[in-house]
Amino acid sequence: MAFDVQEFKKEYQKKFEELFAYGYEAGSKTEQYIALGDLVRGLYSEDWIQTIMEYNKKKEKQVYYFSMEFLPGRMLKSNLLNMGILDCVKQGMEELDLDLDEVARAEVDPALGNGGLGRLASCFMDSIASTGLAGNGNGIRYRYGLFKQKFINGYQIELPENWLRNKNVWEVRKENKAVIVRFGGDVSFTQEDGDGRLRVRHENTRDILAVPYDTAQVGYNNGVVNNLRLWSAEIPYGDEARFSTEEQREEVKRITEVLYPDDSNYEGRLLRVQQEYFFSSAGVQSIIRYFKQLKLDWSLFPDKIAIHINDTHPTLAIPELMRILLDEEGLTWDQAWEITKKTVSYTNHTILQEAMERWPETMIADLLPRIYQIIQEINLRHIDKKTPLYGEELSQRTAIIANGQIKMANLAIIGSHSVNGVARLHTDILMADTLNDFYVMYPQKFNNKTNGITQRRWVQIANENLTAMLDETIGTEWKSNPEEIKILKAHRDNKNVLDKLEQVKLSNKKRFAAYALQEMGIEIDPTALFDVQIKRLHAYKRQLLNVLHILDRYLQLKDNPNADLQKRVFIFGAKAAPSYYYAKQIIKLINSIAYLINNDPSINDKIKIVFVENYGVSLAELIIPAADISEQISLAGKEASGTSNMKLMSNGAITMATLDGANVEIRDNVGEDNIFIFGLKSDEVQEYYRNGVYNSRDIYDKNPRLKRILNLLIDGTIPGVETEGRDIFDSLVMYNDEYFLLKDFDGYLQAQYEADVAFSDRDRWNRMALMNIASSGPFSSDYTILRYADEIWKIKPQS
Ligand code: BZD
Repeated sequence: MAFDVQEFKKEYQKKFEELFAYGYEAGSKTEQYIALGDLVRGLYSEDWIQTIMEYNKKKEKQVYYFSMEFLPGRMLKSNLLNMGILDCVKQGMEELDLDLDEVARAEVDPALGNGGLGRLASCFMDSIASTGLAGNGNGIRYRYGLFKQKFINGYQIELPENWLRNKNVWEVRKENKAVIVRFGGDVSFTQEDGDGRLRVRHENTRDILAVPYDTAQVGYNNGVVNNLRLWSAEIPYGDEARFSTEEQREEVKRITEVLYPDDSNYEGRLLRVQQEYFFSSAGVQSIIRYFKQLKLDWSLFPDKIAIHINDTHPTLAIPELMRILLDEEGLTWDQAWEITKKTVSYTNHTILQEAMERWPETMIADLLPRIYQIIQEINLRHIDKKTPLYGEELSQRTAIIANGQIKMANLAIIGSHSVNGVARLHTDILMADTLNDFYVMYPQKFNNKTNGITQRRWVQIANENLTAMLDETIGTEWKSNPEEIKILKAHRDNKNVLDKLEQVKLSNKKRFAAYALQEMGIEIDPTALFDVQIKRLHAYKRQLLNVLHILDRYLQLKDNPNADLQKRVFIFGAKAAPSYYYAKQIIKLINSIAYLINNDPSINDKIKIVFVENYGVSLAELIIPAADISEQISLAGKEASGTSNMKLMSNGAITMATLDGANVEIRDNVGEDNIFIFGLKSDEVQEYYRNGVYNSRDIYDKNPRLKRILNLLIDGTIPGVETEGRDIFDSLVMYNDEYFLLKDFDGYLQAQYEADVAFSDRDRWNRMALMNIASSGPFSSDYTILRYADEIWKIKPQS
């Protein structure tokens, strides 16, 4: 984008005065930010319009990425970067005596997602635009994002997150694109004169207006500006009389009021299914409206439209598309079903049974009577068709409706043409185990798409020092072609480069140390090893295993204050679902241990623990560049992929990992010498589950080192965790340690010991870091997205 510094300064001053009617110098940071954001939106608006017009004119096939969650992070710098004006604006701001970073921090980070799944959706939106694909996002504009986490006395407290408290400069309300979503009502059939077809009458419905708010998704230096559409629930215009009581009005607003804070856990709540239908229906309706403008035969629908559903949350898009094609457009069942299957594709993100969505049949029947009929019909036809081929038993196991429940994964698989897992191992487990019944029926539907991340945000924006160092060492090609970062490998033995890398890391660690001091009052040594575990708190992710290792070091230092141990800072960031009691107990435990150890003078700063409050995208951008070790220690087979593993690797952290999710592919890429692997393999875990011979009590009894650590949980050493310590101890020792922490403990300690040794050899460590950075290219979400486009959506990048 052509733009010079002087011009920018003039425009910025003008914009500020226009908005606030005084000079920018007197403005607050928020006002300074709003003026800049507004200006930037104006700069891409022409490309935005142009992009949409092009797609329409060329009747280009478009993909619609349906996701209940998006976690975009702050958008100012990422838009500037992608527009190619980041440096220019930074300089201009400086000349105006403003600091771009400070101004950028005034943007509220929209937390419209829980974790990996939501962040993946946002990396994908960036990559779809940046690779020049015609793609749209479809989701919910929650009034309140994921709760704000506070620690009070070490306990997690959840506060509401009103992310819209200031003006959201990026969104555009599109009232003219609003649609009606209908709930409840009575369904009847009438025989129409003439053609003899049955017509569906759906009356007495509760109608909700879905109003879209659009946000531009700016591609990287390519002029493409795609659209992310988030829907908000409102009372239909002119229908105010029907919503006369406060209660009725509240009920409407409630639909898009708040994001469910549950991750990898399922709660069968009415409001949740309302949300799911609300945005799925609104999305499908606006697609239909677009398609009808093209004036093409319905059979061409799948040639123009791909609908991708991010996990099962948007699965109701399948019966909704069927409903519209049948009831409103008059297609036959077979025509509608062919179109629907060819249009929809589905990504699975978990094998955890407790996370699988199942809705009570009665709930769907009451809330969505017509949709319920269609699901019943899909199910009947499925069973009828498959029983002669696969027999009664297998067919029944794949039924959508069973025992009064509707299984959303089954509907998603049957109603789509593609089912993918998010890492090689995960997809293998789906095919061989979790979804094996379906794999037997539809082998051609199954495929793998290993997750990826956008290095634009996670390196270029989060780690400016590394970016500058890479540009200087290998040129800038890696920015538009991430694989090219591999040429950094040629510098693996270049002492000068290794030293520079160390300096980059050190400066990022200092930046984090300043944050820890200022925000938490914890002083940390930037030369210590920074050991990072940042992800949702969940038993299977095994933050507790990390804790056991910390306690082992603590005991070593208590026994011998001069023990030869690498100085370490353990950094945690994690939110627990508000209803997940055990996860919250673990948070309390970690905070209590942090308090104990951080304030124990005999430890002499050899261990520091920093548990950051309110972990999210913005904090990730601060922590990841400062990490030396990336903890990816889930029980093998449980973490579908992981994506923080990729972000940390791209920033030169060394992975400490089990062979789970994408860790396996990370090892294959960096090589065994540049990663620390330990623990049970996925098939070994499976075998234990099958044969039932695991006995954690036995390990406790026979391993004195581990026994001593576990006893710390119940002997009063850690103040303030009487209940938590006991419950956690019991889960590990008395209730047989569901996630095999005790089994993996020795291997973990050994790997951690090796990491200490490696870290003390600075050249060796820096070389490992370099090899990680140089091997991270294949994990760019640009490649992931190009594979989705080529193999699933059948769309091509625009030239
Ligand atoms: O999806 C995560 C997986 O646990 C990760 O292994 C994987 O890398 C990412 C991206 O594929 N799953 C989630 O983040 N799941 C949720 O956030 C979620 C949210 C609501 C309901 C159920 C799950």
